Amino acid sequence: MLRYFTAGESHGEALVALLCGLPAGLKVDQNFLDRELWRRQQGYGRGGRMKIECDAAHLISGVRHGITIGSPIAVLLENRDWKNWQESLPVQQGDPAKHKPVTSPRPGHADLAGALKYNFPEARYVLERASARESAARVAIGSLAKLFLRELGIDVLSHVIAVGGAWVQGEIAWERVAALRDQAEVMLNCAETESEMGMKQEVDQALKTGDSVGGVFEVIAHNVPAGLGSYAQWDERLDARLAGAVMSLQAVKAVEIGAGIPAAASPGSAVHDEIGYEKSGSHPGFTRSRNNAGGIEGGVSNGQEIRLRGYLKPISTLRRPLQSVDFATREPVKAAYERSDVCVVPAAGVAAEAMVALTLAGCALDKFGGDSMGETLRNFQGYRHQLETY
Ligand code: EPS
Repeated sequence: MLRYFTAGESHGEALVALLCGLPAGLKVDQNFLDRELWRRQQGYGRGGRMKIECDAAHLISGVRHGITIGSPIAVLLENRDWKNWQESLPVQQGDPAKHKPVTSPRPGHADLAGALKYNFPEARYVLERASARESAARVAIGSLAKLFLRELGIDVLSHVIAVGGAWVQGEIAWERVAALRDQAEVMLNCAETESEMGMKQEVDQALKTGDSVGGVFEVIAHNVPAGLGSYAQWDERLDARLAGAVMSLQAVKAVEIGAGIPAAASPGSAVHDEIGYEKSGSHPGFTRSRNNAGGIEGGVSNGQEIRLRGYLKPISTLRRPLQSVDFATREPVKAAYERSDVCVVPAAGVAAEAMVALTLAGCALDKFGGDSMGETLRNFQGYRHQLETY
């Protein structure tokens, strides 16, 4: 069973992630981990914080001589900004005059709900943990899940399909999304140049007006075999597990699988993906006319690409703040503002890749098991043979 946790405050000393259940013998490529962390930091519309941070995965345990050893993997990510916060957010009491209370809650952020829940008089502790900074820790362990999935031939990537009102039209093929992975500079991680320019304008408009802008990313899991997940029990359904994992990311307000949203308004004949069979050729087997199901039917992967979209609300910290209330006086004030991102859709896409990879790796380990990669791969190959000779 694959299990994981993260810890860390946005302006604390470090983020920590713990990943348990990866088989022994998986090669760990440090450069890959750090490149994934770099990808999450990119995107037009990121704020000043990303100029401070330079995320790198410091592996503390569970990896020796470049391979996993089957024991829990602990990863530490330094917060470079910590040096500016040691007096404001010390572990010990410190000097209360130097603490930085967040005196008015931001609409849309966890500030108010969190302060009410934990009985805090202001929102500093709430935003420290609710912050999307935490997603860096998920990307660190998600990249280990990706390395595991690669051994099974599975690849997971994302691209941006909307920022504000600027949308990509039609489906983008896997190859075009894969080409984005190696780009030296990331604008909005969109595969269509013209749409990306439209997206940039949306960000520019938000920058100009002191506003923020959301959007939609799509995660694609390529080459997933049929049979991950199950219809047998509600919490074994792959679509439910993926949707929950992606929805758990900061600012995601909706998750769509395949053509989920338009399907609700379409007749069944226009939605379901007709089944054929290729008797000869290089890839004999079942075929589909299209992929409106997004690669999942009945909570089980069906062998098609898994396509999932995350809908991101605009960042809730606004340079031109909305109306709020002072925690202490209950008088009307503008919501708190320190500094913030204006658009994080590409970064959220990378974090969602991590959540999809962790989920698929968990499902693959549920199905194939194995304490060593040799055992897992033997079981996986046996299953592949079963599919090929079905
Ligand atoms: C965030 C606020 C900003 C973002 C942060 C998420 O941080 P700060 O308050 O330090 O400027 O940059 O995201 C990250 C630090 C990150 O690594 O993605 C928030 O309030 O959610």
